[in-house]
Amino acid sequence: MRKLFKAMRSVTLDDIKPELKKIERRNFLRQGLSLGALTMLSGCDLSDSKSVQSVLDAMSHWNDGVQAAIFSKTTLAPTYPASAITKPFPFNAFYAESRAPKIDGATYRLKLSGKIKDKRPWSVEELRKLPQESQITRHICVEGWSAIGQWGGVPFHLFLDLVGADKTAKYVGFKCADGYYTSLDMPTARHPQTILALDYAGEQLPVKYGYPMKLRVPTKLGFKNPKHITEVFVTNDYPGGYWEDEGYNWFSGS
Ligand SMILES: Nc1nc2c(c(=O)[nH]1)N[C@H]1C(S)=C(S)[C@@H](COP(=O)(O)O)O[C@H]1N2
Ligand SMILES: [Mo]
Repeated sequence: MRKLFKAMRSVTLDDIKPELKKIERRNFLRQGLSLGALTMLSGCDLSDSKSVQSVLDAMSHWNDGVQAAIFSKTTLAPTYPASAITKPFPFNAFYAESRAPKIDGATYRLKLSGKIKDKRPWSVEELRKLPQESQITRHICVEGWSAIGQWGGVPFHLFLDLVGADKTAKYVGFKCADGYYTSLDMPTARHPQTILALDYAGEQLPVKYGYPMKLRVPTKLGFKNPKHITEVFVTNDYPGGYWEDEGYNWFSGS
């Protein structure tokens, strides 16, 4: 942890003032410190919840402009070997695990709306026929824990292209079966590691982790990874989110 604070202290506002003048506020929101970069910079083990909390506290106090001046938004999140997977992977939601929505996969259809050309709804079976990718990444929750898991599914940029989502639009929003909702900036939605996940650890996504699908976004904090998605929409109107509307930073990632 010391290293992180030192690194942060060594960059003063004076150092980046010329940068700050150049960059508009909107760009601050688009770019930022990637969670991967944060892991490397902090040099501490984020599996320990005390370290996670201090890194998150430090991050929230750290000027967005400093982040924008130093890091690129194209940074990839680190990936891990299977031996690093956290078992059991934690459950988290704004309610207890027993209350997670039980969706019928046979009748389920993913709705599409907004600035998307082909709004035909998708069944789980149809989504499974699309190219699938699997990745082992770290999930970091603002509540002070992190865990490594393996998610598999459709690279989301492929899906967005397939349905003709307007790439020039600002946001991709998500509505969930439990009333949860969140949104991402278009570059993050199209990030190569963002996956419409149908599997966890090589098996169909269990109810607790978001059946029939969650968006896995390893470059963002946990609350920007919606589970039990029922609708995806593309828009230029800021959609906010369940925690974002309570004051959590909307960007929360790289
Ligand atoms: N639909 C839905 N998605 C959600 C949440 C939720 O309450 N409902 N909680 C978020 C938060 S804060 C976290 S940390 C992760 C937890 O995912 P997990 O249960 O797979 O660990 O889901 C995110 N996505
Ligand atoms: Mo979270």
